[in-house]
Amino acid sequence: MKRKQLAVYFIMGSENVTEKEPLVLLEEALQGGITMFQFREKGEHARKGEAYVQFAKACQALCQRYDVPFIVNDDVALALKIGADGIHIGQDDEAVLDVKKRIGSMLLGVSTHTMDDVAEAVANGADYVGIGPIFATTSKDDAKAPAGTDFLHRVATAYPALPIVAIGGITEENADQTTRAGADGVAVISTICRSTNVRETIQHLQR
Ligand code: FQP
Ligand code: MG
Repeated sequence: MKRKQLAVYFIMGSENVTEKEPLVLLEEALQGGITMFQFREKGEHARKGEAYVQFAKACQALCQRYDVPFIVNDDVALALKIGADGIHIGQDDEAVLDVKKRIGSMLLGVSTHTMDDVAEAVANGADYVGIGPIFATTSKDDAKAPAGTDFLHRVATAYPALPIVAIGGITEENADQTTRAGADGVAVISTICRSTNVRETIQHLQR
């Protein structure tokens, strides 16, 4: 993958979008210049069954229209079923090597919290790693304590060729701290979902 594709990585599920239709917001974000999209449909009120699959396919079709990679969070079976561009998994999900074996050439992203996590992800074929939470976040109930940019900087230094995206509490104001620490880009949920000017928000995140 190209590191530039991580510049503004938008993550969304229907629970994150309250003011408008999720597909309307996704199209605004695509028009505004997001470089990657992650379908993260989880939580109590998440769509289930056929509605879940149809929603995923609708998001995928929009991403294809804008030529932006469509990544599925957690659900390897869904990613395979609909032919996603990639899958993102964390340390509590299926093992990295098992997922790698199942997905073949599909993109593989892994959330990492320690140097051992990073080493394992790289050894087992991760295309990029997600590092966070950098700052405090409200988008994930089971998020760990904010770690700041130190670990991110250590990973970027130890693995200069590894694409890295920063996640957790990233805003238009603090995004540049993460890129200065070595991230190739930022992943956000709320900053785009709650924006009143999606295009401008994405431009600010991109800088
Ligand atoms: N980084 C990224 C990315 N995407 C994510 N979904 C996570 C981290 C978090 O499994 P995980 O992954 O710890 O929690 P959840 O499945 O609830 O999201 F790098 F893509 F920005
Ligand atoms: Mg996960």
